[in-house]
Parts: sequence; C-alpha cells; structure tokens
Amino acid sequence: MDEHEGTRESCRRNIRTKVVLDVETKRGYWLTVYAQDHGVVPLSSSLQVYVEVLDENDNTPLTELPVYYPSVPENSPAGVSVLQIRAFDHDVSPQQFVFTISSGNPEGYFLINSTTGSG
Ligand SMILES: [Ca+2]
Ligand SMILES: [Ca+2]
Repeated sequence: MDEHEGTRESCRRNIRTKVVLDVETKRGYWLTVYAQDHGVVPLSSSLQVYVEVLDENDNTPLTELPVYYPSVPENSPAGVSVLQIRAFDHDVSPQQFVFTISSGNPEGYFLINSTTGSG
C-alpha cells in the first residue's frame, strides 16, 4: 500500500528575514502569502501574516544638551536646586534611567536624585 494513500499532500515553506529589522524604524509588517498549485488552470488562495518586531534595548540614553552651565549664588543654603536633567532614548519600550554623578565631586558637595535627575 502506498504510504501516502489516504493522506493529504502538504508542503511547508518558511518565511525568514533577509535583513536586520529595526523596530524604531518600523514596528511590524503585513505580508500577503499566496499558495498556488500547478493545475492546468492553477488554483490559489492567500493568507495574511502580521510580523511584529520586538524591541531590544539598542539605543543609549540621551539628554537634551550635551553640556549644561547652571549657576548657583554664593552663600546659597545647602539643598538649593542646581539643575534638573531630563533624559530620553529612542527605544520604543518605556525606558527608565538611573542618574549618578560619576566625576568632579570628590568632596561630595553635590547630590543627584538617582531616579529623577534632580540635583
Ligand atoms: Ca535604551
Ligand atoms: Ca530598540
């Protein structure tokens, strides 16, 4: 007995990417796929595929300016606000930032709120 007798013929084809996708450029792609047989009069059908591109953390945080020049009056009380830094980045997923003063503060004269950027 033919092992295919009584079974439907099937054919599988993979859809693969051909380039590196960037979710920050486009979040998803609607594809229309046709299946067509080799009949004398070919018959076909189509289906829709939505490919979602998932975000990766591939964009660095940015600030509005690369350099700030705030000033503080001499004899200001401790705790006076110097600057509020705002950061953003281009990843589509919500990003949270941690702020630290990494140099220039050996005496510890300045503080920064690590989550809000207030100093
Ligand atoms: Ca990021
Ligand atoms: Ca990203």
